[in-house]
Amino acid sequence: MARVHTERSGRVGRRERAALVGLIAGHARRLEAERSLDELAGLAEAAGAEVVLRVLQERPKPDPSTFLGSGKIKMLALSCAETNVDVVIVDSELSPAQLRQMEEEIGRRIVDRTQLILDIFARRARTKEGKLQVELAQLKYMLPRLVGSSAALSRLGGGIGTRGPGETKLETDRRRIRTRIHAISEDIELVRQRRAQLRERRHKSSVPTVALVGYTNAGKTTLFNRLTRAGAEASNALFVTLDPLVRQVRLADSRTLLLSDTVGFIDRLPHTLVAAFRATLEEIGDADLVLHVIDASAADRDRRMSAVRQVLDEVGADSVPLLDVYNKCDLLTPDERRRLQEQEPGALCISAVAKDGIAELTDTMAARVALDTQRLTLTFDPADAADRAEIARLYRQARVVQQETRGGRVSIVADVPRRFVARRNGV
Ligand SMILES: Nc1nc2c(ncn2[C@@H]2O[C@H](COP(=O)(O)OP(=O)(O)OP(=O)(O)O)[C@@H](O)[C@H]2O)c(=O)[nH]1
Ligand SMILES: [Mg+2]
Repeated sequence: MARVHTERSGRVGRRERAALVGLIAGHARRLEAERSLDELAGLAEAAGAEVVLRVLQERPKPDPSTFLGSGKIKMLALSCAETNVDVVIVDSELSPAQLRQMEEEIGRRIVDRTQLILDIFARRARTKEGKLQVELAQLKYMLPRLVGSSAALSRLGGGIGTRGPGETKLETDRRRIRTRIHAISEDIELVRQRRAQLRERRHKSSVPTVALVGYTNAGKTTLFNRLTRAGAEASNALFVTLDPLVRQVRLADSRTLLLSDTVGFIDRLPHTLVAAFRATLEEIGDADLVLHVIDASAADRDRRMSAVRQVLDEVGADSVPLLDVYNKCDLLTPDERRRLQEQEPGALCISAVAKDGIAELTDTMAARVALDTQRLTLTFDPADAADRAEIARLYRQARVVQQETRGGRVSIVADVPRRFVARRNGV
């Protein structure tokens, strides 16, 4: 148990040896189960483990007490002993009873999919906000699993203390966790309000915002860096980005928009995480346009796309206009590229790494956020500083069609975003 904590702080060099366990629900589903286990392997690696064993069992439903069937679980226990496995990672969320029973039968630490994802988030969180959100998710996951388990708490970091069995102790633990959950929720609420104020201010300045979303590892941060010339961390690992970033993008006609990069999604993203990351994810629902970054080269592209759409629904961002962007097109064969374009005639095929299709993407974004415009003729007094500032803003945020100076006044015809108009009218 202690190893998890020391590893997290980097004191132990050896990587944990992990066995992955999943179910195949019917023959036709074998490929699906294999892919799901591949993804689990990526997650395990992101959590610092080395995968040494993979076990899939064909079963319509998990066993209510041991997840795998009794024969299979005995075999697994043997293989774990043979291959020196430290931790068994199960590709589902386990019930408290399943967790305990499996631990007993196999004699190794058991971690389920949700816990694994929570662990990665805990490793990646850098900012205070990110850390609070992850801690909240972890505590909410732990609370119902405390029942009668003396070992449960020691799975969790965060200085909650050492364990001792017994109901009284358990009750104290529960109370302490509830108090902590309450305190964190209040802190997060403050963060949420601050974010909402910032968004409101951005709204008022009428700069359109575009949010990058997508499956983890789709290339969101790489694209974000490409479009904003920022230097955010991008890497071939899962859930590299947790904390949202917002930067300015300058369009070809010198207007600007704001682009945000945020946490990636995954199939069966734990609900506790979605709930805890609400403050972060609200940015998406408030955007003028959502760019759905898709790894075009992923074999299970469609499954990932629907997982993303599901999370978008869950965070209330389903009403924001969406633009599908197929990234990593450099990895497609000409045939695959043609097929994609036949399937999705309007699809944008880009490569953030090979800098392919970026100009077209920026034009499309510009056009999409500019759709909501109104043609206006505005006159200004160039001697007035406020008017001069307004002219500059118009050039940044609207598309100027014509400018004339007549009788000491400047008259400008421009396609102006509706938000800009609302602000001028003092709305
Ligand atoms: N071949 C190729 N690789 C790419 C492309 N875009 C990104 N990648 C690679 O994909 C990996 C993931 O990129 P990131 O930008 O970190 O992905 P992300 O979506 O931000 O991932 P998370 O923040 O972890 O959710 C990195 O190794 C990138 O170099 C691309 O257009 N082509
Ligand atoms: Mg990222």
